[in-house]
Amino acid sequence: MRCIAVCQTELLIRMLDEALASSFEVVEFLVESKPLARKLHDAGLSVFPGDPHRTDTYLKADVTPATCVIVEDTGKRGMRRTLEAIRDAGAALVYVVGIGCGDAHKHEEELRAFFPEVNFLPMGDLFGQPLLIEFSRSLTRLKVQQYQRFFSDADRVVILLHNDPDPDAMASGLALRNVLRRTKQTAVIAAQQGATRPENIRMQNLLDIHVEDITPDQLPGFDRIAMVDVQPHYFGDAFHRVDLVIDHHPEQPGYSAVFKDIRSNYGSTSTILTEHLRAVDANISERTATAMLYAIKSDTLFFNRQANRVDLEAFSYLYPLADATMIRKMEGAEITMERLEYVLKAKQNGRMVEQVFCSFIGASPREDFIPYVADFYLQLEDVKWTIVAGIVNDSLVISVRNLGYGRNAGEFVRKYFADVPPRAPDRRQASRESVTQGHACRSVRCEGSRRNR
Ligand SMILES: [Mn+2]
Repeated sequence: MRCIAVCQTELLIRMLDEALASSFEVVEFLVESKPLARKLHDAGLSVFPGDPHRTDTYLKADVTPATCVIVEDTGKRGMRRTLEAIRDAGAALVYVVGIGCGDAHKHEEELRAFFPEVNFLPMGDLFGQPLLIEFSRSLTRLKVQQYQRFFSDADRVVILLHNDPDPDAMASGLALRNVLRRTKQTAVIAAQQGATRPENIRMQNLLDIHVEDITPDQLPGFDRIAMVDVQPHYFGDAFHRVDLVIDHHPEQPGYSAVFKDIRSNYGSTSTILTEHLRAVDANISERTATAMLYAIKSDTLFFNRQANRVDLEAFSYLYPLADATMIRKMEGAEITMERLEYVLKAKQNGRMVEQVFCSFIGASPREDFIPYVADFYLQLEDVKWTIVAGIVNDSLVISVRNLGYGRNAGEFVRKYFADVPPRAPDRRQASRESVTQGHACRSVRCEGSRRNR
């Protein structure tokens, strides 16, 4: 394909020549100033001088509807005549690159009114994104190098996860260990309460991830304490100061951390850690990449909830490094005989009124049966809301899910259960606000642990 660029600025000409040479068979520049044309010609560029306002300039240059024509918008009045001449010569693929002279926006609007078929590309948009990505990568690199140094002289490091660690917590543990260039002997991944959900246990087994059980009195035995996918407030009053916190949940007050990286607009902690690993050019093993990919997929419910460009970017970076078959195996763990039992119980005891499915499943040995059942019935045709309750130990647990983009289920729970007093800190459980398939939902323990994870 041929490209003709109508430009008067040397810098832009040289930049376009660099950028387009590999994608177009021919890149030629129409330059008004003869001295500039000569200079660029001597530098080896394909340049011809001509009057950009005349149709025959383009006819001579053999412009066809299939020629890509790029026009530099210098903000001057002549632009309209230039674009008319190009249109009259039969060009159909016309791009105007605005270099932001004067009132660029107003100028662009005026041109758009006359030439609706022309594409406008402001320079700031073209260059801004890659520049910002570079800058933020450098900032991340700085931060990572700082905490790497701070952890480097420690004998024993603990990476603490929340209770009943989910894929994101475990993957983040592996990833941080990788960033810190440590082994499982020198950086222990630990939780006060191990995984109980079948899919989490399956992930642990398939990827051979060791999450050590730890009690609060063992913590002083470590030289450095890091937390991933969780912040110290979660553990009640146990921590006032930690060394490193990396999390994607909203930032909580009441603790101090030597280093922290909290990005609540990210879909997963693994996304943040992918950026950390990339920033320092770390090698990512297949196992770690698989865990992280699975984590991003499950925390964002495969990009249905709170996922953004960075999550997609991390996903596509990890994908070629990971074992996709392994991920399919881990996902298969979701349906178990035990869970089906509670699905059946819910059907026997449940009622469907209009688009709401409501059920009480009675005593349940584990909390995850309740949100699982709620998610299950949300898949039914015509069901828009599910409210499922059950009793776990001595707590009533209610899980509310709804389809739709608002956080309606969360609001429903806040409205009807916000007055339930919080539980004593020592009984605080892993609490979770989760959103299925882009839909808000929230499970509440009625006597009150705040469900805010
Ligand atoms: Mn997470």
